[in-house]
Amino acid sequence: MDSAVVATLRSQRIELPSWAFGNSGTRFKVFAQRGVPRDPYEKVSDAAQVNQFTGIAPTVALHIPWDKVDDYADLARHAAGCGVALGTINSNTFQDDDYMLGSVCHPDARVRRKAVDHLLECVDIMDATGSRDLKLWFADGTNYPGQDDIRGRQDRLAESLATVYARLGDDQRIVLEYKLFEPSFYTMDVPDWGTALIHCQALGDKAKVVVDTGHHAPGVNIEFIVASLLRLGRLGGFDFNSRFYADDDLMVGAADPFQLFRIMVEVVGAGGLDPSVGVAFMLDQCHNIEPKIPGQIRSVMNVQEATAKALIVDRDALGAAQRGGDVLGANAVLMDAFNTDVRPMLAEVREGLGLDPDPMVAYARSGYAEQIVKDRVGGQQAGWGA
Ligand code: RM4
Ligand code: MN
Repeated sequence: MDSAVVATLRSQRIELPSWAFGNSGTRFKVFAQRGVPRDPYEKVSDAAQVNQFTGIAPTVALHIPWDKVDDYADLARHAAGCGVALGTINSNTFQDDDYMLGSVCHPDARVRRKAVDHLLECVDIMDATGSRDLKLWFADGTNYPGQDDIRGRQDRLAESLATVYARLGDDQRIVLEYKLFEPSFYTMDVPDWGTALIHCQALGDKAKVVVDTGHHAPGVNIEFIVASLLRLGRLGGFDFNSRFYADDDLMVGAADPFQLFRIMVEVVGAGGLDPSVGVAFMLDQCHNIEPKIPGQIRSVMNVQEATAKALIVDRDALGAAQRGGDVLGANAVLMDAFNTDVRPMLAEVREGLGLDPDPMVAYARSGYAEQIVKDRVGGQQAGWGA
C-alpha cells in the first residue's frame, strides 16, 4: 500500500449531523424508530458510536434550535467524554410563523432583525462550543412572479449577512449553502453557487460556499462547481447526501458513487483534503426507513471509499495523457481507479487504527442498538423540528 495514501486516509475527517440520529420522514409520514435519542446529549452519544467504529468521524454538527441546551459547554464536555467534539452550528430560520415570506430577506425589517438575532445567537453558541463554522441555509424566496422584488431581496440578504459576518471571531467562518428550489418554487434567494459566491466575496475571506450535493438540478456537473470553488479558495465544505430526484437526503454514495468519486477526484487534485485548505466534509442526511447509526456508518464508509479511489488515481499517467491529447488514455486512468476495489485497503487502514476492519458488522455485534432500545424508554423522541 502506498504510505502517503494510507496516511491521508487515516487522517481524513467527516462530520456527522445530529439530526441524522433523530426520527425523520417525508411530509407523508415519519416512521418512529425505537431507541432514537430524546435530546442532544443522546444524539451526540450515537454520533460517537459512528466515530468509534469508523475512526474518522470525530465531530458532530448541531442544528439550532433543534439542539438547544441550557449549557453548551456542558454538551461539549459530554461530547469530549464520548471521544468526539461539537462541530458546525447550523442555523434555522425556516420554522417560525414569522418566516412565511422569508427570514433575512423578508420585506419587514422586524422579521429580518429577528432572523439576524438568531444567527448572532448561533455565533454565541459557537463561542461556547468552540465551533469554527456557522452554516447558513435560507429557505427564503418567492412563489410567484411579482411577489417581491428580486434585487431588493438580494440587498436585504447582503445587509443581513454583513451584520453576522461582523460578529465572527478571527477563527470563525460563515459557510453559505445554496439550494435550487424548495420550499420556495419561483425564486430562492440563494439558488446557486454563483449567488452564494457573490455574497461570500462581498463579505470577505471568512465566508465560504457550501456544496450540498442534493441541491442541484438533475444533470448539473457538481465536480465542476467544486473545482471552480477550490480554485478560488472559496469551498467551505460539503453537505454530502444523495438524490434521485430532489433534495432526497439519502445516504451519500448510494445513488451515484461515480459522481461522488468525480467530486473527490477534484478535491484530491486541488489538495483539498489538507485541513489547512478548510474544506469541511459534512454529511447532511436523514434516515427515514433505515436504522440511523448504521446509516451513518455506511455513509462515512462510502465517502471513505470514494476518497480512496480518488487518491489512487495515477496522477502522473493522467497528466501525461492529458498533455498528450490522449482522450481515451486519460479517461482510462480515471476509470481504472474507480473500478479498483479499495475495500481491502480500507480494512487494513482500519486495522492500523486499531479498529475492526468491518465497521457495520462490528457495530451490529456491539449490542449498542439493543441497549438504547432498552434504555430510552419514555420521554419525547427527537425528530424534525425538535
Ligand atoms: C436544508 C439544508 C440544510 C439543512 C436543512 C435541514 O435543505 O440542506 O443544510 O440544515 O435542510
Ligand atoms: Mn444541507
